[in-house]
Amino acid sequence: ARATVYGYPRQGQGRELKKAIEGHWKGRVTADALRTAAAELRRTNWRQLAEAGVDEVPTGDFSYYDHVLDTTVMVGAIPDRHRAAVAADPLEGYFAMARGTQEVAPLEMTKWFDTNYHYLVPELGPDTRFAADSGKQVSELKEALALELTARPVLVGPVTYLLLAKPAPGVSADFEPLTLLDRLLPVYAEVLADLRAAGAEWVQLDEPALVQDRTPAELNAAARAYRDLGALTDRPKLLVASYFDRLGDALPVLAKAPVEGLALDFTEAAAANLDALAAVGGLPGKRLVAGVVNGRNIWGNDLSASLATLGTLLGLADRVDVSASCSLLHVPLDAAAERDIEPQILRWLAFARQKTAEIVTLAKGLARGTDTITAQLSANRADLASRAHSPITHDPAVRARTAAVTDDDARRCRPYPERAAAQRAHLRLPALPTTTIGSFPQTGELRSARADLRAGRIDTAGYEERVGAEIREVIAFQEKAGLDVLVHGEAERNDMVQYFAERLTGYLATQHGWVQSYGTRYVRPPILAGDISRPEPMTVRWTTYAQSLTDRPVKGMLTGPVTMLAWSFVRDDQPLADTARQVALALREEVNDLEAAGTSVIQVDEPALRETLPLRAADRPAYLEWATRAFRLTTSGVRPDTQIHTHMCYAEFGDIVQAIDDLDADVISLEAARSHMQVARELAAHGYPREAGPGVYDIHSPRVPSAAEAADLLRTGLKAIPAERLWVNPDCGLKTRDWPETRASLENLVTAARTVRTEL
Ligand code: THG
Ligand code: ZN
Repeated sequence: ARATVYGYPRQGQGRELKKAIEGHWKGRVTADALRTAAAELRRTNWRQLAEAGVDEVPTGDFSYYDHVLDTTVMVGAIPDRHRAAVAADPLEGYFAMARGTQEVAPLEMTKWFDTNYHYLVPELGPDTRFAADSGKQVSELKEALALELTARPVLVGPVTYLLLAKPAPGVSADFEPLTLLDRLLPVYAEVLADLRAAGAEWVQLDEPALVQDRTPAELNAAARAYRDLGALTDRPKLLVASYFDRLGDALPVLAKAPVEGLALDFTEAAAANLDALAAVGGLPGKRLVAGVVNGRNIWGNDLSASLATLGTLLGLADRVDVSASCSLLHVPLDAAAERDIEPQILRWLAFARQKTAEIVTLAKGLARGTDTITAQLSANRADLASRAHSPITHDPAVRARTAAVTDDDARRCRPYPERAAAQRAHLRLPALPTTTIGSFPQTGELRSARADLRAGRIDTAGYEERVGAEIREVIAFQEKAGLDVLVHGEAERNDMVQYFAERLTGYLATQHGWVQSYGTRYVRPPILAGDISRPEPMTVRWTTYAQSLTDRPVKGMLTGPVTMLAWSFVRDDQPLADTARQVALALREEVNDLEAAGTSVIQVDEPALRETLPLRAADRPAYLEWATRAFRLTTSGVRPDTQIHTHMCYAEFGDIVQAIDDLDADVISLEAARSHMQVARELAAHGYPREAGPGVYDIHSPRVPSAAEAADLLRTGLKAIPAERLWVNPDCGLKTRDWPETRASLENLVTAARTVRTEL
């Protein structure tokens, strides 16, 4: 058995890649210096893998920005608007496609399946003509071969590439990119021939799109693709890789295809994939790469359990190799770099380097017998036992509280119409009330104040003075601008998840646990490690301080339980629903404390509710059930006259309108400016009964909307939502905006609301 991985974190231990690329964008790093830095990182990664004992390293998984964009370059599907720039200078043209320029828009970005990685969406149409460009793949393979490593190029497979694409601008929305398959396959054939000529024995084609619900036509396309690629004579051996879930109906298709190997996910999808493999009679004559080490979480593997799975698989394929379930791109690089996590807890964790060691151990145990890995097995048993019996993972007080939760706890004590009347009487807001989503610009001064505090250059009192001063300014501006429901602006918060994670027991923060979100942007997801409790109020102090400065209502601002889970690493030793319930109970205490401190409007943000929707439709109802319940558990402990708001960022609400309704929030704000209030129409079509604020100011652009424009959007909104239930707000938080455009835009927003009020 061989040890292998499909991909490795790209950034380097000190995020050297981010620094080199952003330095290049600012003109401080030449293209040559950037290329050298990138090649150095690739070599470091391969050496790290080889020294750990990985038998076959991946190549081509490296990217300056995104591997789907790299695939777009590889197949020559450059959008027309970028062709000249790419022809003039491939590297600058590449970054133009990724980021746009003054003149041309970038490719759209969206989530890579249900991960927090974002890829650039290919734009295709009936006129797309593909052309092979194997340069990047071939040169990275040669780099690895020059280090005398066994290397396997990894490509996005043709079916997944087409299924991830969308119709190019100007192309009819019902154009199906998959109809281009016959034109795309010869390009893949050419790349495969080039890779063989460069010395590849195997090539991996990633087809994660096949773990989603697929129509018979799509499955036929996959069958055709691998029949045709398999029939090529001048090609390396083909390993078709699936990950993120079970293969389902696609498994028999790939098992029958004339390819030499399949890679399957044996983490969460283990049972389903095992059954399906047995049902097709295994993979006689084929190589099976078994993804038994979870590539998306940060937990140490249960080596004995994995060995048992691998043992079963030995009877089902010609040859079984060991890997992570997916690319290690989705986990941080090295747990050993963490200095603030207790050594005992650190032993529970496995980032990319530790996962690699697990894979190597498992391959060795599988090939040479478990007696060759007894030391690793006994250390692993001890670590698993320490985690299972730790007071951190089992806090009896938290267990007792969650066990005592009743259905009534997750239900507001009065139906919406009664609450609405009580809130109207209590808040006395005008028609079309104006508000913002919560955050105001995070100025350089605020960020440097936080850095000063961390570095000990200022003390807590000095830091808090700066936060207080910012809050005074934010409140004064909102009063002057004439907003109706104010916010404190979140000056004290770095990240909307990190801030709460740092204040909840059972949550771990990392110092270096960076994971790529998109391009050069990274996040450091905190770790839901144990039972969650709230030692003391987290937001009451700054919220009440802001309220003390004004007579208008100041909205309390919290991150909801579903988003806390979605943007963290979650526990793998209990159902997500249980973790969500614990987080919800801790947040409920905060909501109740805010109310007790005099806060009449409390917003609980759930921007990730749509993001975490399971890949397969069959799994969605159960998810939406626990997710909406966790939100209601958070928000249902308040009086009828306390108004609960929520906020969501992304525009595709169609498939979760019912879930939005089930949240039973009194007011929801949504992104809508770019789609001209499309969400307002969707909510109305669903019969959404409560208040809503479809955004009238697109905060993703520095552009200041005029009052007339905002008023027009409001009038459009009024066609879908009656005036008694329509709010006026921007699309999203203002954290990433600068003050000048924020000021001007919000003043125009208030003017628009006042104008439209006179027309009612
Ligand atoms: N917070 C958390 N997770 C998230 C988001 C968030 N996941 C989804 C989405 N938002 C991702 N979007 C971004 C936007 C900006 C950045 C990263 C992800 C970003 N990162 C800084 C960088 O790489 O330079 C580092 C930020 C830091 O210092 O913490 O700009 O909002 N939890
Ligand atoms: Zn938002």
